[in-house]
Amino acid sequence: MKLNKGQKEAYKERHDQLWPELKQLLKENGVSEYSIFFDEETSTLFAFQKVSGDGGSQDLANNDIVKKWWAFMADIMQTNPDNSPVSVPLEEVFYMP
Ligand code: RM4
Repeated sequence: MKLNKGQKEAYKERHDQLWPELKQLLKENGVSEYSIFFDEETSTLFAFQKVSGDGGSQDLANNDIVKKWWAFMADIMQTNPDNSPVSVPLEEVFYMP
């Protein structure tokens, strides 16, 4: 994902106060160990999460809580017309259990 320039602190603050209902929804949908890292130089956000179900956090676009959260975050990050974050799924090329 991509953050707008100068918005790291705002992004961090909002996530430090992640809505309990969103946290519950993510966990109910099998998402855990969810981390998001930030690359200052490119303003890129790299998200990692474990998923036990069919999909992850970005597959919950039809949920009202997610739609509300994405609209809430849209002012500080690059988004698609539906407010979903512009994101690129990455291929795992190495894993050591
Ligand atoms: C991110 C993005 C993701 C969401 C997390 C909690 O900024 O909105 O879609 O799962 O926050």
